[in-house]
Amino acid sequence: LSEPPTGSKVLENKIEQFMHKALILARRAEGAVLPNPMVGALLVKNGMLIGEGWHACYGGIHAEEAALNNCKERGLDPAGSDLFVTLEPCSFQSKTKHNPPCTGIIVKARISRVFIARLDPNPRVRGEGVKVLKAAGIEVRWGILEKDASELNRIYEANMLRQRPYVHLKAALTLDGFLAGSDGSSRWISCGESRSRVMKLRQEYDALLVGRGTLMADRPRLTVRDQSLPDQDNIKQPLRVILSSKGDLPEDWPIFEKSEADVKVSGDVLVCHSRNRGDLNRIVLPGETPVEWAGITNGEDGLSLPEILGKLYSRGIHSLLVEGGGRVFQSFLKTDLWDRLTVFQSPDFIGRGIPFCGDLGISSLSDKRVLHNQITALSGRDIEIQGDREEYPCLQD
Ligand code: AOF
Ligand code: ZN
Repeated sequence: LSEPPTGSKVLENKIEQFMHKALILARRAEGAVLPNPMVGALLVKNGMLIGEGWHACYGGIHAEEAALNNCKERGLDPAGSDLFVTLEPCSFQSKTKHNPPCTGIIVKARISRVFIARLDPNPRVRGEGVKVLKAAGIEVRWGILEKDASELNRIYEANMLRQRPYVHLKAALTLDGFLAGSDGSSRWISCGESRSRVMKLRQEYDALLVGRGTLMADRPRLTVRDQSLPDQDNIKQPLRVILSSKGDLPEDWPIFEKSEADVKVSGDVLVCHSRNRGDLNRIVLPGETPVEWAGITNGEDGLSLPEILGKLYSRGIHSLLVEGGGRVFQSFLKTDLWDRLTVFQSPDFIGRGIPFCGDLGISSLSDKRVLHNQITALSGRDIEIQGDREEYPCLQD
């Protein structure tokens, strides 16, 4: 990579190619590192790859160190090489580890240039890593394939920047934008294929959330049931979060049935209710798991979402899939407390019913909300539309 000189098209393409490879390495740790980020790193000298590494498990060594170890294992000298890393190298001394911060390791290895995809949203680093490297005379460039790197760690980014779980809203709508008929019936708006897509989606999240209305109308079990998975009993079940101001649950909610199958495949249940409801009756799930109750302050539009998200986050919930209904979607959308939206739109229409999200305080089309990074795909006879609240989070606020 020492030739041709900086600025030439060939070099620029190569930089992106190496960064792309580093991003692929990072993804090898999918599902294994949260709440830490996925990170990949490559060392390149004279255009040749001399080391590669990634952050492989939670608490394990960082990607930069792994790449340097790999280089040394090959009997090669990293001095004078270029480092491609998908996240800004850390500049703080970890409380849990004895090794120095990655910036120190990079300087010591006499690396010449550092190419970074994304600055670290962790407030302990954010720009500090770049500063330390520059102060040591290392050439640093960042922002290469930045959007891809942000997408890779979207959960980590929401956690670090907003101190809350990553929030994904998921809705099944009729062609005319209704969540349910006016009698509350919503089974089934989306087709079988879309429903199995939802099962896959549920597996990616630490918790699922629905409002009381949806629970009463549909009695969803809120579990992951995926017949295509070999080991049904060992699927990690998400926490089931119910928003119910009064704190009532349907007595005939199928999860209360004491069947062996349900005991095996159920996550815990947390009911968020209005704080002034006092202590609520203890309900026990099959397997003697108690339902947990959380008293929440009433906000303008019902239970305070920042408080709920704060509670979930402090309980170790890093990502949340919100499955309705209309009032719940309205609250998340109005308060901007969401990151991604997925809609499964069926080709059927009903003319009147329960709308997707009700009033958002928008009267003119010029104030419409738009989805960024939009992806549209066919899902059986439905259309799946996915998009984000923002292109990717801004790190300077
Ligand atoms: C990683 N892997 O490859 C890099 C990280 O818990 P610690 O001590 O490992 O620190 C985690 C922080 O280190 C993380 O939030 C991020 O700021 C920084 N960089 N972390 O887990 C890596 N490069
Ligand atoms: Zn590090």
